[in-house]
Amino acid sequence: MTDRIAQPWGARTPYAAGQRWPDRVDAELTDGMHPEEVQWTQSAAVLHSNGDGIDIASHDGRIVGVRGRRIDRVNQGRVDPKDLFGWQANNSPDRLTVPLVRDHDGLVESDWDTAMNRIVSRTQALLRDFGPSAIGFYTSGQLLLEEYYTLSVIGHGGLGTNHMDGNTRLCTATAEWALKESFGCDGQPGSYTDVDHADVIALYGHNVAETQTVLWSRMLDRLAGADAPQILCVDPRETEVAKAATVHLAPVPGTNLALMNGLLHEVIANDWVDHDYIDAYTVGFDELAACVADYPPEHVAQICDVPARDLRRAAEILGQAQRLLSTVLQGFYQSHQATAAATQVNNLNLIRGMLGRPGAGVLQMNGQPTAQNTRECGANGGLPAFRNWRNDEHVTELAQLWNVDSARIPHYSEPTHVMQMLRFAEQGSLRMLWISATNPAVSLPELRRIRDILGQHRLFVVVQDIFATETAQLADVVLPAAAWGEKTGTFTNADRTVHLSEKAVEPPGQARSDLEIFCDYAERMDFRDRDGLPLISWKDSESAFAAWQRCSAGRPCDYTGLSYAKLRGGSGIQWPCNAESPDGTERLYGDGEFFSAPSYCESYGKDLRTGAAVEAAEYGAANPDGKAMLRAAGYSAPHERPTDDEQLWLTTGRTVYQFHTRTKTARAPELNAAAPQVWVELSVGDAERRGIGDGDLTEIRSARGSVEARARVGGIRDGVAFLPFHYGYWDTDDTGHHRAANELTITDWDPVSKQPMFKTAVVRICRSADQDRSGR
Ligand SMILES: Nc1nc2c(c(=O)[nH]1)N[C@H]1C(S)=C(S)[C@@H](COP(=O)(O)OP(=O)(O)OC[C@H]3O[C@@H](n4cnc5c(=O)[nH]c(N)nc54)[C@H](O)[C@@H]3O)O[C@H]1N2
Ligand SMILES: Nc1nc2c(c(=O)[nH]1)N[C@H]1C(S)=C(S)[C@@H](COP(=O)(O)OP(=O)(O)OC[C@H]3O[C@@H](n4cnc5c(=O)[nH]c(N)nc54)[C@H](O)[C@@H]3O)O[C@H]1N2
Ligand SMILES: [Mo]
Repeated sequence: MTDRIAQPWGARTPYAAGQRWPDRVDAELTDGMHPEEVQWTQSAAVLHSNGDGIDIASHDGRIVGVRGRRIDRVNQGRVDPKDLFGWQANNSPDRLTVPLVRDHDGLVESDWDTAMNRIVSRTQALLRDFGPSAIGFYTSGQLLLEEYYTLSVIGHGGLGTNHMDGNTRLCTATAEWALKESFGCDGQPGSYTDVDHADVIALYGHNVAETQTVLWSRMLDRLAGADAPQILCVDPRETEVAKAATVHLAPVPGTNLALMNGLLHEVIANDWVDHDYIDAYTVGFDELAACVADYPPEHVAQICDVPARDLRRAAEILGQAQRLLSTVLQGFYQSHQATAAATQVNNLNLIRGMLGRPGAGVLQMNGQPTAQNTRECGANGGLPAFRNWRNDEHVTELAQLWNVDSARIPHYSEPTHVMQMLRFAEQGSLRMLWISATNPAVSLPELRRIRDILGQHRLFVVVQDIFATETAQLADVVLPAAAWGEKTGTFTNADRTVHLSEKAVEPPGQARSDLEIFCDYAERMDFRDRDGLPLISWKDSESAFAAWQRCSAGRPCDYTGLSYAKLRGGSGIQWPCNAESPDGTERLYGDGEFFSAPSYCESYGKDLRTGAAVEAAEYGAANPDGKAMLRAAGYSAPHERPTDDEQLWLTTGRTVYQFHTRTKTARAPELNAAAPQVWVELSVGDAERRGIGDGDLTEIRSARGSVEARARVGGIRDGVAFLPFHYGYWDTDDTGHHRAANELTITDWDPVSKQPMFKTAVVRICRSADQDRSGR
């Protein structure tokens, strides 16, 4: 058996262009267990967005392992190392098992009635004294579709608060917005099977090797087979992707838009464009061409600090591709001018006519396993089923579906993004924040500020989690949730594949599924429709799914052709799935039909530079026939940038062995041991100039705070330092030194998607005086 910590991608199974990716079934079982003596339950992976089909092994009411599903369209049996070992967290003895409430002595054990009644009486008091805008919800990209939809109906249709967002704001808000800008609607155009056909794969700010290991295995297997594709990598670090690339561009952080404009400039200047496609299916080409005309390679080379000849070479590869697959992730989404840069990737595929056929596609990636569902259900920044909050007919549809007055559904502005909610909490207009399945005390920028806001006496904080996280410590009520494997529901990955994940074991103690918790709240609040019937008419996941299907009918994310029965046994079906496409839809837009007609689109878009909303009339005039839109924007420099030689760009991100704030992976011994402590990556030159050797303890300071981390020298371009953001302040040592990357990051966000900027900040780094600190 392969050691999957040493070899995260496992053994190669090469294949050639157009062939089927060979199967390989990975599995992990507790020592001494045999596959025949355990029970297997169908599920899918929850430690990334890839949507790998997995079966859960259980024995005596405990999870004892996992194995890949050979028949799954996404992974064909492969399992990511985090999924191989991460399930052990479910069995951890320190799971939350009873509700906690705050009294004079801090958080104390309680019971469900006490905890829920506290939440309900606070809600009612706030509604009476301030109205619904005193209440906000901050949810996740890791719950189930049924749970988000229930929460969304409670927020939009029950309470009538517009303050509803998810940690998807930190994750894929830019993916969503780049899709809305280009196609008028969320929804991934491409499919993972595009990897099987592409002759060029371009990865923009996407370290797929560490963050979607199964997808990278697919790419590695293409690279090991006949007709291997060329790879373009855009990343300031020398990642595994960069090492495998034909061309690696390592721009200075925050300059992605200039780089993209430079690539578009070359593609257009060399006339590597598909004029027929542009004429038939797009609007805006002349504006795009005019904008990028200002970005010749020499100019861009200066802004991004990459060689002009590499830019030309990259543009040639993109320009001559026959089947171009582009993927985008956090190096763009969390960086400066995020939506503007990500949208240019769509533009590149569009002007080359590379969309909707095998190998020609765009993957504006997701990160979290169920981020797509947060977006679909209207639990972050939108209305359910990609309805346009500015289109009164869409609001009326929802009001009819829920049988409520349309005035009850807030649509006076875009739903509030989390950074704005925090500001409202800071200013005092938001008085209750219900946080589910996210750990903002580690994952939001500028943690000192976050702690101050969440720790305020006047803010009532509810935390619904499976562990007593850093955030839970700041809560007034903590609700113990059931985890993956302990509840049933569906979720959708980055390429629109819907999976069913079934309950394998009971949750520990009194823990309840998030669905049960939300339904319980709705019942205690007694939310009713116009006829006096309960607003939430469902009690279990399958009836919640049926309610969602009705909501999705006729919309782009149409689930009406799906059912638990259809998902059971098989493995993964891509939406839209309805009477016309009963087996699902592999690629969107192959027929040149977009979801962008003015009456149907999810959004009229925003100005890419300022975020100013495009008016309905303006949108209708520019795109009356519902085509794809080529939207352009000029580069401007990030406002915080190094001003002297001592300062460095700080960028942050992930390692293959850890997931986010490590509530799960730190509790899996193999994963924890593989990356137990924070580190900082520095270039050889930057380390030498500071007298820092490999393994030295360093202090990293920004205007917001400081962190201590051991140096890893090499593997990154000059002028840039990289910190993984996984390590919370739990085991901040007794010297009081922090280690969470977000102590350093900046309170700033993209004007269009409102996604926080985790990838650009300025720091100073020096060798720590005391090198012998324990644990570091
Ligand atoms: N192992 C593991 N896998 C995961 C996760 C995890 O925590 N651990 N999380 C999941 C989630 S929720 C997400 S969102 C995804 C994220 O997946 P990725 O986006 O692939 O991961 P990151 O490490 O955040 O960032 C990717 C790369 O962006 C580069 N980068 C930084 N700044 C810039 C810039 O300005 N320009 C460019 N071009 N590149 C830049 C970084 O060097 C980094 O290699 O991973 C998912 N998969
Ligand atoms: N500096 C920096 N910061 C970043 C990023 C970065 O690249 N750099 N990336 C950002 C991105 S892309 C993301 S996605 C966020 C992630 O940030 P978070 O969402 O804060 O990270 P997690 O640790 O995944 O938190 C999920 C929480 O949900 C709990 N949980 C798991 N399953 C369940 C369940 O079924 N029910 C309930 N109720 N709880 C559950 C877990 O125990 C955990 O506490 O971080 C963001 N922050
Ligand atoms: Mo994410």
